[in-house]
Amino acid sequence: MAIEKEKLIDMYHRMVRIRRFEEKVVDEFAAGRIVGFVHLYIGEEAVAVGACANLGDDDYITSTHRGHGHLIAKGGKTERMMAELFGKKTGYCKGKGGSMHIADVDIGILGANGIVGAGIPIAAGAALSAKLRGTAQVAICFFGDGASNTTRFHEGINLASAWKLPVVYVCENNMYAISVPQSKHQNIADIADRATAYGIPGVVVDGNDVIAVYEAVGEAVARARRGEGPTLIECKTYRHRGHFEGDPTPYRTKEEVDEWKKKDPISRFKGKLIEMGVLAEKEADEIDREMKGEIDKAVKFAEESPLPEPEETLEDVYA
Ligand SMILES: Cc1ncc(C[n+]2csc(CCOP(=O)(O)OP(=O)(O)O)c2C)c(N)n1
Ligand SMILES: [Mg+2]
Repeated sequence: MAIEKEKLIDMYHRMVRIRRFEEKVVDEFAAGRIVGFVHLYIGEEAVAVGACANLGDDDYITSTHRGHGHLIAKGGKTERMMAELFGKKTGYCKGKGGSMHIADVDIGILGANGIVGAGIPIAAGAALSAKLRGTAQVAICFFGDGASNTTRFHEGINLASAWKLPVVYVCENNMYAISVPQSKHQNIADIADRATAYGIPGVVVDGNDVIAVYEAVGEAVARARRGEGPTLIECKTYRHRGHFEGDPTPYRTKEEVDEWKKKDPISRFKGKLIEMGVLAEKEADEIDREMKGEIDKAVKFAEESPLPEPEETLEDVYA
């Protein structure tokens, strides 16, 4: 099925927005203006954008410690995200959560999460709520190859499949869990094969091809909305930067990184859109300028926002 031009351009916008946001985070983190840990998503943008392009505002996502891309793809506001990273009162968590706790429940973003695999049962819970309320809402759950080895993976997907819950499990296989390559933490090549254990479809997708992700997740979302239960989609991708900002990455070679940079999801998509006659080089430059401008504004907003007051320290804190 042909994808409308507006949709394709919107997807391109979102991918560039994520990239420009995170490139700015690299600089601001290095300058010591961002507090706490940041795990960047650069190189994996096609997964979040391709998947979320199938959702409406009332659908849900659960995210991870590497969450900026998911949040932006689902419609999160870059100003409030940047303010959160700067520890400011105008941030999504009033400056008290940081990168790994950003949520925007009004648009179905149930939260980034510092606990590996924790989004897997949360997505099942959100989907159970949708099912009990009789809505057509779907939950997309993003998680990594490392997370697919946790107990949460088994418990969450098992229950979601037993109860035919409307969830799409999107595994971002970026080939590493911190410094451990997939070949050393699993004895299988394709995580999607694990779907067999739960009696659900398992699909492998080129995670650097946004259209392939969009289509595979689209089928899974339709299946979920029909009440046929979850799907496990494995997107093969790669993070260009270290596990966290500051990670010296002694565990991988420059050749490996360069090989993956050649498969960069944004330049690939841009090339494809130009080839399809949907985008001109000049329009792509314009989108880039627009996104850079938006992110500069987000930084300015963060800089000019106040810090939280000391007496707010224990407000909104649950544990
Ligand atoms: C329950 C739990 N165990 C361990 C950690 C430490 N930890 C943080 S990220 C990570 C690896 C996650 O790898 P993966 O799921 O592949 O995600 P990626 O970082 O590659 O996106 C680990 C073990 C944690 N945060 N939570
Ligand atoms: Mg990983």
